[in-house]
Amino acid sequence: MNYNTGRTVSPLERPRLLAIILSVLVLSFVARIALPAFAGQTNSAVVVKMTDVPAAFVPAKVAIKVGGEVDWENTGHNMHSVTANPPLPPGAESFDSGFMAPGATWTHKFTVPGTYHYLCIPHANSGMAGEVVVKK
Ligand SMILES: [Cu+2]
Repeated sequence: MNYNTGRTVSPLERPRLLAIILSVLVLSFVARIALPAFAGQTNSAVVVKMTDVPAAFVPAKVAIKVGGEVDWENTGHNMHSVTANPPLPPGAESFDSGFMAPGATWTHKFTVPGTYHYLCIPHANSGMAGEVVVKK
């Protein structure tokens, strides 16, 4: 007689179990990365890429919370800049990255709420401009 009543995982079920465990791990990983993006445009830190063709800030408009930072990354092969284009919100400090070489990153922290317009000096004539909305 067979008294083995304890449930064992059959060799056929094992890959399925592994697949379930793996998908749970993958999903929790994806959720952790994707959820801040779904939480809205107001993040404590956002990344803006600077591209050559077209000469642009991508995305051109971002929103952050006061005290948050924006990281600009020059992903192109040309020089770009992040230069405040006044008028600025009252009490806000001006900012200028200077010329950023390809691959360079520049960060600015925004401590005064309001709307900031900025441009890229080498490509201002091509309309390379952006906007940062800093919310309370
Ligand atoms: Cu530029």
